[in-house]
Parts: sequence; structure tokens; C-alpha cells
Amino acid sequence: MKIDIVTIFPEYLAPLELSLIGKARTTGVVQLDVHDLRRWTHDVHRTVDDTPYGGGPGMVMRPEPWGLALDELAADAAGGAPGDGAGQAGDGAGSAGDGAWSGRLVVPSPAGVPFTQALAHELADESHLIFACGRYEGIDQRVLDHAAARMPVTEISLGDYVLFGGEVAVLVILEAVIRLLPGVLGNADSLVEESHADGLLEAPGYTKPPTWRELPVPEIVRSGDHGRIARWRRDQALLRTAARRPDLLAALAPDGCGKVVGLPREARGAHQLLEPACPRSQRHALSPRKQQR
Ligand code: JBE
Repeated sequence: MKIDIVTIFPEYLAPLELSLIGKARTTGVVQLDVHDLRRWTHDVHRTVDDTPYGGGPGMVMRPEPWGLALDELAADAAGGAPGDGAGQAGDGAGSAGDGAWSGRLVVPSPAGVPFTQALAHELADESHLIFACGRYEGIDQRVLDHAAARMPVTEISLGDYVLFGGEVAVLVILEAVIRLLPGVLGNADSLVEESHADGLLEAPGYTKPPTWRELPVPEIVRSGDHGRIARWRRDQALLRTAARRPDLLAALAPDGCGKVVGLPREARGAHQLLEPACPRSQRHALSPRKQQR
């Protein structure tokens, strides 16, 4: 997978050299390049922002450097000439970038669609991702509109809060995406078992010693009975999800409801709790706060 990141703070992306992402780069699973947006500025002050039309606080990122950056990065990968060849100098009103572009543009933004594991899988299927990190009050909308006529563009939000810019969001998105690529995780089973793989949160985990600060590991997970352990983990996943993320339970597919109804006797509390959670009309019946954590 080819990944290009455009930012005015390339140093912010330094963690992408570490750990398993760094390894994915050296082994060639991903070819990742971080670009300084100012490379595509041509004025003496290398300006990337300006005051917003219509007034209001803050600054908006100017379209010209972004347009030139995408001309080069998107058209480059398509194997064609960068953009339409129009403009290293200024790109004032020019319409650079005619012809198809390759890749998918991802723009982190608090106004984007929520980032989920499903979206991480979708991005992991792409051969070329280009990330545009906005700062200030965001990027001039015409950059996204112009690109959207040539390639898929997705504005993605990590959550309902505001960051200074998109750089940290790119770190998060890439960590979620790169670990899904073949050859990055040693044990592909961990992708199957983890939180969100089946729409539920994952059960708690334990390791040695069997007792630590007077806290024992639950007897079931030490029993060696894999059938019981699997059922216990499923029960714990349901209890946790009900307590912490009732929205996930409500979104479970109908066959997910069937699994819930099939809970064993020791999880009857979860059964009572969860069975009504599936029909949306009865969602009020869910009362996770009465349950443990
Ligand atoms: O979530 N995000 O992707 C953001 C990007 C930029 C600013 N705030 C955000 N929440």
C-alpha cells in the first residue's frame, strides 16, 4: 500500500517510524511518505492560510498549495503527467489536474463521518491513500470538491471533539489500517477475537501470576475447559458492551440477537438485560447502569 501524508508539521508524524508501523515500512508492506505542504507554496512567506470569506474567527487553508500537492501525489501515482501540467507558478485561477487521479483522499475533520473498524477495513483495501492534514479552521472546501471529481474523498472524524489539526487523527487512522494489512500482525487470529470484530467489546484478559495483590484470575479462564471459556468470554463481552456501549448492542444484526438469547444460565443477568436490547422499539428496556461495569 502506498501512503502519502501532507501536513505543515511533518515532525508530528515521526511516530510512524516506530514499532510495527516502522517495521511495515522497512519490510515494504507500506510505502509511506510524509510531505511538507509548504513545498507547494511559491510566495516568499510560504503562506498556507488566509482569512475566511464571510468573516468569523481563525484562518482557512488556501487552496493553491493543496491543489498542487494533490496534482503531484494523485496524478503521479496514476502514472501520468502531474496534473495538467499547468502550474508550478502560482496556480492562481487555473484548473490543474484534469484527467483521472489515483488513490483515495482522506481528510480528518470533526465534520467527517465517524471512524470505525469497518471504515479501517475499507481503507485497508485501497492501494493508495493520500491524507490531507488541515490546521486552523480547515481547508478551503474547493480543494475537496475539485479532488472529489477525480478520486474518492472521505472526510473522517475520530470523535465529537475538536483537535488542533488532522495529524494526530492520521496517526490513529493509520495505526488501525496498517495493522489490518497482510503480514503486519504475527497472529491473524488476534484480528478475529479483538474488540469490534463482531460488534462487541472484547472480554477482559489475564496472565500469570494466578493471584496478584490478593486478586485471583477468574477460575473459569484457568479451567482449561475451552468450551466454558469461550462462553464466559462471550458473556463478559455482552455485559461490558451493555454497560459501556449500549449503542453497539442496539446495532447488532438480528442474528446477533439470537446469540444473545442463547446465553448460558450463569449469564442470566445478561440475558435479561440484553434480550430486549435488539428490537429498536424496546431499546428503553436496556438498563446497563444496573449492571456491573
Ligand atoms: O477527529 N478528527 O479527525 C479531527 C480532525 C481535526 C480536528 N478535530 C478533529 N476531531
